Amino acid sequence: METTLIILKPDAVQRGLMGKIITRFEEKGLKIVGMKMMTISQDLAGTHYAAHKGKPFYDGLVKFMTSSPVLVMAIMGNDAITICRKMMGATFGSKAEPGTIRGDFGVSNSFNLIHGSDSPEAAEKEMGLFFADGGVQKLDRAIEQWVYDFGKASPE
Ligand code: IDP
Ligand code: MG
Repeated sequence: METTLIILKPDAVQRGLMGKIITRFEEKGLKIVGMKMMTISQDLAGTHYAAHKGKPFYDGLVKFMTSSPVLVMAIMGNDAITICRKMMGATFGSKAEPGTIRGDFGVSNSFNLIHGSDSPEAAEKEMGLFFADGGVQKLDRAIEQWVYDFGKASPE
């Protein structure tokens, strides 16, 4: 089971889309094991987006991400990182396929509603950054037996 870091960006919070986006992950069967609202500091935004430093959109990205509160989630499931990235859609709202979060709710290329870790290494690093003070729950769901097939060596 993987745990991935999802951020509903300032535009998602301001536009009142938190509930709709959370519902997509819940209905998919993924397990939300951590959730909190926070305002991202300049330092945290810089660390989180360090790989983009120097790119033309970097300053605008940091300004955007620190401009208003965000909702941060830890989401768990088999292959959760890839599943969440697929559900998010392509980076640019203008290009993202209908049916994806970015494709259904946005048209902007920079205000694209959601962040999701893009690899196991990124997920581990980002979980450490955003849930450093704990807050990830051990959640046993009664419905788990109907979400995964537990008749195999590992849940399928
Ligand atoms: P991702 O969020 O789909 O992983 P990245 O390429 O890692 O996309 O870029 C991080 C974030 O930077 C994007 O989600 C978007 O908000 C912003 N961004 C990326 N490329 C551009 C661009 O060309 N113009 C404006 N903003 C961009
Ligand atoms: Mg990325």
